[in-house]
Amino acid sequence: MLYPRETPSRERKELGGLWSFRADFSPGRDAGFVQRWYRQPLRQTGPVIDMPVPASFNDITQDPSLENYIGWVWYEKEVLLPLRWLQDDLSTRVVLRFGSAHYYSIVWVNGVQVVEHEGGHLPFEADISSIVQGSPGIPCRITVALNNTLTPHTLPPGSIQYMDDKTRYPKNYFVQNIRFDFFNYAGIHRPVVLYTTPSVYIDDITVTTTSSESVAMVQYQVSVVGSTLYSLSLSLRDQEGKVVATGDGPAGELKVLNPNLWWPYLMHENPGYRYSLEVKMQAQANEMLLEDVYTLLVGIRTVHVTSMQFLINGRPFYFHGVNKHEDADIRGKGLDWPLVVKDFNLLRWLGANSFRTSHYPYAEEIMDLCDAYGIVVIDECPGVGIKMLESFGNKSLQHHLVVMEELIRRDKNRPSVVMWSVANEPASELPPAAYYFKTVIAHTKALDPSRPVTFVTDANYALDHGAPYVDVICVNSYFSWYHDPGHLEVIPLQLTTQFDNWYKTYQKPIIQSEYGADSVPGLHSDPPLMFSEEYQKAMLREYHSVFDKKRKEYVIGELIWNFADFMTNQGTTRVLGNKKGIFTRQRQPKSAAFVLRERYWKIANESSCLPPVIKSHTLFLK
Ligand code: BDP
Repeated sequence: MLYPRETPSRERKELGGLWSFRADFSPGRDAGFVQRWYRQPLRQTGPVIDMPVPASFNDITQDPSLENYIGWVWYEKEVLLPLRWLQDDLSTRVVLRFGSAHYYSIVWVNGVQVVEHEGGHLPFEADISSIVQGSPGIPCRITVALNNTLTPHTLPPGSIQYMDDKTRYPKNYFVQNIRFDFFNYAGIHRPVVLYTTPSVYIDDITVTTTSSESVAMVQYQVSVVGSTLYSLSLSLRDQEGKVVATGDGPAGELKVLNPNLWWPYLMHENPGYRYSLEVKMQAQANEMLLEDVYTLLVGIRTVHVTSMQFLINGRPFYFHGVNKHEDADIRGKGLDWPLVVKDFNLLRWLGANSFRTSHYPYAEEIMDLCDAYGIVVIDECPGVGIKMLESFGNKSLQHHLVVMEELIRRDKNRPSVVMWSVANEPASELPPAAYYFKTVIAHTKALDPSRPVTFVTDANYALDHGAPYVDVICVNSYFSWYHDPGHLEVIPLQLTTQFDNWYKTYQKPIIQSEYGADSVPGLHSDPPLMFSEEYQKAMLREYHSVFDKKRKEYVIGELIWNFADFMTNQGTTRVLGNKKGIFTRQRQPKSAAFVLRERYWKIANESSCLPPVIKSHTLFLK
C-alpha cells in the first residue's frame, strides 16, 4: 500500500484536528447502531465532545469511565472538498485513508458505509469518489465507529470477563483481561487524510535490491489499477538529482553503477542514503490521457544471516539499541511530532543503531525517519500476549496471516526494516504453537523472501515449539528481576547458560531482545536495591559483561527494555505504569541512560563493524 504522498498528479488534505466524539455508554454498547448515529450529524444524536485526532481518547478528559471505557466510540468530522476533486468526468479518484485506528473500525461517508477494518496498528482506506462526486459544495461527513474490545482471536488477544456475582459487582459489570504489559489505548491514533489519484493509477510498487561493491540492481514491480492499457516509465535519481538508471514496463531491473549504499547509523559517515524512484504512468481512459506519478525513496542494501552473524551489505551488524512503545502522557498512542523527533534525537544521543517496534507496527511517519537516519528496525506485528490455547486455533491463525500481509504491504520497501517479528512472548511451549508459527513464518517468508523472520521468546529453549522456524533467536530474560529478584550475582551464570543452551540447540545467531529492571527516577540506594536507579545500572553492567564475551561468538545484539517508561494497566507491580525506561515517560534520562550511552558509543567506535575510514570520523565524537 503506497503512502499517500503529494506528487504532480496527487493531492492530499489532512483531516487532523478536532473531531466530534461520543462514547456509547448504553448497556449493550449498541445504541449507535440501533439508532444509526451515522445517518445524521453526531451532535444530533446526543451530547458530543471535542476529541483531538490523532490521539488516544482515554487520557483526554477528566472522566475515569472514558479512561477505562470498553466498547464502541463514535468520531465524526465534516469537511469541504475542493471543487476540482469533484468534477463528474470520472478522471479523479478521492480516497479516505486512516494511518491506524484502534481496534475495530467502521467508516461511513455521508451515511454510506465505505470500509470496515480489523486491527489497530495498520492503515486502511476507501475509495469514496462515487459518494462525494455527486454533490459538490455539500460538506462530506465522515463518521467512524471504533471498538477497542479484544477477544481471543484479535491481535493482540484479550477477553471480556463478566462479573455475575451481584453481591460484589454492579449489574452488567465486565472487565477486559489482557496478557500484555501496556495500556490498551484506543482512538484514531494516526493521521487521517483524503488524497486523490487519477482514476487509472499506480496502486503498488515493490522494490528489492542486490549489490556488490561496484554495481547494484534494483528490481521493481509496479501494479496499475483502472485500465490494462497503460505505459510506465521509471527513473532513479541520486540525492543530487542526477538520473542514474531508467526503466519501463511493470517489472524490471535497474542497474546502478558505483551505488551509494544504505548504511545504518554509526556504520557510515552518510547513513540512510536513499535514491528516489520516480514512476510515471500514462493511460488512455474515457477519451482522456491520464497521468499518475509516484516517487518512492529507495535504499540499496542487502541483509544476510549466517549461523553466527547478521550481515548488512556484507558487513557484520551488531544491534545495540532499544525496545520502544508508542506512548506518552495525554496523547496515549496518538502520533505526536515533537515526541517523535525528540525520541530520534535521544536515540542518536544514546548511540543506538536500532530498535524493535515492540509490540506492534509503529506509525509510517516514524518508519520514514528510521529510513532517513539509518536506524535499523525489527518490525514486529501486534502478536503480543498470545497465551490462551484458543488463540492458537485456525481463526486466530488466519487473522495473523492477514496482519502479516498488511504489514509487509506497508513496510516492504523500507531499507530500515531488516527483519520481521511475528510475535512477542507467545505461549510457544504449547504444542499447537509448532504448527501455528511454522505457518505464520512460512507465509511471511513467501510474502517477502528478502528478509529474515523471527519471533521473540521467553520460553525454555528445550520446550519452545516455534524456535525451529526462525532465522534469528530473539530471547527475553529478566534475571535478578522476575527471577531471583534482588540477586544481581546470579546474572553472569544464568545469562551464560541461557546463551549456551540456545546456541547449542539451534546454531543460530542470538539477540537479547529484552532485559531490564524498573527504576523510580530519583530513588537511590547503595548498595543497590530493586527499583533504585543504582540497581538498574548494576543490572545493566552484569548483563553487559556477558554480552561482551558472547558477542565475540554468536550474540548479535542487545536491546534494552525499555527506551522510556510507559503506561500499563493498573496492578500491584506497576507504579503508574512500567518503570523499566532508561528515560522517564517525559524523556528525561535516568542514571542508566548514561551507562548505556557510554557503552553504545564504545561499541560503535570499536571497530569490528566499522570500515577503518569511518572509525576516526568526527561523526563519532560525542
Ligand atoms: C516482557 C514483555 C514486555 C513487558 C516486560 C516487563 O515482553 O512487554 O513490559 O516483560 O515486564 O516479558 O517489563
